[in-house]
Amino acid sequence: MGRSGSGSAAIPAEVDVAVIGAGFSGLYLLHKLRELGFSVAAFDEASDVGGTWYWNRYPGARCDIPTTDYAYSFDPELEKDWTWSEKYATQPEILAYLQHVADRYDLRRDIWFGTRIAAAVWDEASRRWRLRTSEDDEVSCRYYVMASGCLSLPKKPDIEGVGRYRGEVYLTGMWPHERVDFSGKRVAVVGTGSSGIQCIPEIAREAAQLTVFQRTANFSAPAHNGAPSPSRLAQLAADRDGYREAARWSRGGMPAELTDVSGVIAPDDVRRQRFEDAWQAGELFAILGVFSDQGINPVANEVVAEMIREKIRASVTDPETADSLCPKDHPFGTKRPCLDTGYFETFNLPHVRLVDLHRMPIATITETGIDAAGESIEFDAIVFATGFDAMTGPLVSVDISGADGVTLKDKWAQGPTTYLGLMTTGFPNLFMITGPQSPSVLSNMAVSIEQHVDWVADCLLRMRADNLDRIEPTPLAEAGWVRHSQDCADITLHPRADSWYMGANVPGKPRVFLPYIGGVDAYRRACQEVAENGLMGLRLDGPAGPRCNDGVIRRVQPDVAMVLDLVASLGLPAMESMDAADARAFSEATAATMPPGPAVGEITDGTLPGPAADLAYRLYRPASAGPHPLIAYFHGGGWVLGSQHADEPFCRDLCVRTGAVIVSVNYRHAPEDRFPAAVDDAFAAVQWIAVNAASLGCDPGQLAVAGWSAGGNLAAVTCQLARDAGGPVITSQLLLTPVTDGDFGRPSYIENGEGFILTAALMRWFWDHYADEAERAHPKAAPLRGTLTGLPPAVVVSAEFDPLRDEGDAYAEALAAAGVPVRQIRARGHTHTSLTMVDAVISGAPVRAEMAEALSSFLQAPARA
Ligand code: N01
Repeated sequence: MGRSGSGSAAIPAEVDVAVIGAGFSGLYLLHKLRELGFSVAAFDEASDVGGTWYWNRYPGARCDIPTTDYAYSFDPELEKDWTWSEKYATQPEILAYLQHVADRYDLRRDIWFGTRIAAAVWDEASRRWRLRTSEDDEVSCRYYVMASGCLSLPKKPDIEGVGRYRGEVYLTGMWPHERVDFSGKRVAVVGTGSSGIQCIPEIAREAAQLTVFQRTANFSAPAHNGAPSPSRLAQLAADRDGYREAARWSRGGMPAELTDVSGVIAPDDVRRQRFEDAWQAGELFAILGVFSDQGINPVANEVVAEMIREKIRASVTDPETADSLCPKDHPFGTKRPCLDTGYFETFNLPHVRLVDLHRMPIATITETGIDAAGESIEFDAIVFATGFDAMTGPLVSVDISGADGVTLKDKWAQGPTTYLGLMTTGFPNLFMITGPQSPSVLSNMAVSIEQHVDWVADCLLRMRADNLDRIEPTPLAEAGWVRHSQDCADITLHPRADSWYMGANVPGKPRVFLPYIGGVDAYRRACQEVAENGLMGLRLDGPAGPRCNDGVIRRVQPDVAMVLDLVASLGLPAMESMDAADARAFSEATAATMPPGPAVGEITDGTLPGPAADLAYRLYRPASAGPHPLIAYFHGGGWVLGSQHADEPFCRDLCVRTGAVIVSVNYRHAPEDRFPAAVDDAFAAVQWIAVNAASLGCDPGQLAVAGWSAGGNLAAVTCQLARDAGGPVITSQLLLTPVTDGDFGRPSYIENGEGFILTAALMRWFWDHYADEAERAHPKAAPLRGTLTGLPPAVVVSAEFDPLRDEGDAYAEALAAAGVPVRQIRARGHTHTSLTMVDAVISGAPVRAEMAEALSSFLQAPARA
């Protein structure tokens, strides 16, 4: 049976809170909850405190977040009586710090060491968890907190023959307590992640021969370790509280300035300078933040990746070894990058050899060494630095059985589902510290741990005050958070890599991005809002009776939310407060800040005859050989703003995705030319385009009309006019968030009337400029009120947070009811403007892909009579 740190006490039968783990999380939890008057017992398999820093004692083990930041901040007095000796402290120093914390707050008396909690069962009748240790002791608790760490379950080396080897075997994640002496020995290290990269230079110092087996080359930057950063120390001395608060509200958990320099657009000298500065800084967040877009744009990412490869080639003398050490199979940052001290240079030593497993795969481990590609290499010791079953592994390794008898392992068989990474449905009163779908491993863990512990403590305090004793996330809230977390990952390059973030390092583990990548700041805001909104999404119960404010905390796509936040922060005047000329200038200036869109084969300008005057057009031609399908396109802008080139990024994107020639036509604008001038121009343009299709290099049998917003209105009306006039034959129509009616009473006008860029007020302003009240019900202004039979097949896209959502949906439904083939696409989490923000709002790309695919399938279908 395990004993408490004080030495004698047996495991208590009953406590308010049981905490699993005595690392950074468990220690702070124990301290905090005890201070709040809860009875707490903590359990750890280890014989002392430290968590990850207890187990990972391999040579060279250090933190790679500066120690000024990788420390508790909850007690200024604690900060005063601890001084770090290095920028990146060694494992013994960090362990000594955690031991100091345990002593300072007298924590050991409530920690049972050498005690593994093997199973946990929820008992609904008593509303308590029953935990069982591996030695069959039981403890009953109201709340059960897994503070068991994200990287605490070492992965078993999955290599043929591993059990046969007779020499010394070491696992970096379970390193012996006594010193290991490699002097004069032939040593193998398998694995080149952070652990391998830290221990390889140290082992090379002692060993007679060192052979490194590398499966995936890893990006690493020099740590430039030394004294703690004078500038960080100065900032802390000047304003400790301000510094810590800035860390809490930062992207990664360390105060840092975010850049808006794009790796795609910035000139070479700026890119080089930013990279060199980050390289010199020797900090992970610096090298991960050289460019604003390196995490989402492959081109920007490759700029950084190649600069790192240049550094590797410059450090390693043998060109073949250098080439093997250059990572080429994953974007930089999508596997966790490392900070090192002399890692690449180690391969210049005569007794160090790199075995690139892509060129020389391991056949088997033998009794005496490793056989790789026909060569038998003998070793005295093998070090496995092969990583962990990360994030979910430590949680599901305990046999946790929830309210309906399902185990956590079974519930998560297809990947973890959590609410805020803190709780999971079906497992009441179970909390996780830095669980899956929380920032955790992507952040400074010290900051994320404190935030989780504080949140849990506040929650328990509140429940105690409100006479409640049961808490569980609702399925709706959990599904919403899982989706949001996934949305955040999907706009990044991360899903492209076979990383432990994706569960890809453990055979059979579901491929799901595990942590939350929206940022520490965004995450903290979400947790705060949940708390402020009556613990939204959490079902509470107890003597005071049940209560629940159900809901989803984040529904807008993460990159759309960033745009909205940015726009809100600029405090811009409302467009409807301007006159038309100022509004046009403003909208053109905004468009000029947007990425240009993908390259197309050719862009040409021209004019075509209109009813009143010539109309300018811009033509986008694919790079492929023609004849191409042809799309007549009408820009958005409420009939007031815009031009033939206003929607250029969207037109280029449409051109590339559909392989069609896009002819974007300007039309007369209001208020100078009111209804029906724009419609008359649009119809005349489509007639001209149809007649001239062949001379434009297009297939006259594949003509579509398309438009966004007011342009969607013109496209829809044009189809009705063409049908009524008996031509031209239009094979399909694409209506992107179109105006289809002048009715402001639909729910989407009320739900989304403010805060999503196109406001209800602005839409009224557009209508007022365009058409008189009496004209607005005319089918040429409100196509929803026209006859819809016999119209071309339609792709209708509506956006969830658009005032025009419901009229777009109504048009799609009315078309379908009239027998028109319709592909209705509802863009979840999008706004009226976000789908056209090509390369700025990444989450719009899959919607545009679906839209283009649907349009192409209609275009290719035989034309309807
Ligand atoms: O583990 P890893 P780690 N045959 O999974 C290879 C944190 N940490 O312990 O990439 C051959 O990163 C595997 O190859 P591949 C940090 O978050 C922090 O190094 O799967 N090779 C990879 O090279 C880190 O990310 C610090 O192709 C095999 C390596 O083993 C996380 O912990 C220090 C193999 C495993 O790398 C995990 O790091 C240390 C096989 N069968 C760790 N199986 C700090 O500095 C695996 N590999 C704070």
